[in-house]
Amino acid sequence: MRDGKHILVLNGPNLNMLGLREPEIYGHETLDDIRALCESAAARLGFTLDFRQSNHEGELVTWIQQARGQVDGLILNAAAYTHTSVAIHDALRLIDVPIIEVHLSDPRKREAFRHFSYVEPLAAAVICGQGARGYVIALERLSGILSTGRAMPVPD
Ligand code: CA2
Repeated sequence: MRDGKHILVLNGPNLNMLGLREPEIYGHETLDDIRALCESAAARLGFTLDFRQSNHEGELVTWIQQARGQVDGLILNAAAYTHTSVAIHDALRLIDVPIIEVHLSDPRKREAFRHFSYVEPLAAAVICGQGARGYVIALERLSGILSTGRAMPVPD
């Protein structure tokens, strides 16, 4: 383990296309904009950051497995895999660091098939409907959890 806290931010399928379509749902920011927001928040909070995106379920599973013992916290927007992936759920069970689930939109206010999350039972907090700012809120939430050693209550 390195000095300071190291945070992994993982993004699932299609999030590499952010900014190109559906800004009314996901906002105008690109994934690179979100990466920049995260890097600046991480520097402010004293974290180092690894920010990644994949369209492949197995690659996300591998990255979660590789995070074992290497990171202090995980921020995960699993995108559509949130609602489908037992494989990601099982991989998340293997790591024992706080997990913050993030969504740009609020899936609970959208189609019924987005209402269930395989990530949520393993998450210390779920942040949705805040757009790109949700990632910064997630980093701040992790900072609180990692400094007090316990999860904070999550407002809706
Ligand atoms: O709101 C979120 O962050 C989601 O995780 C986004 C996923 C969706 O399947 C989840 O239910 C909620 C979809 C990401 C799709 O990204 C796009 C990017 C550009 C244009 C259209 C979609």
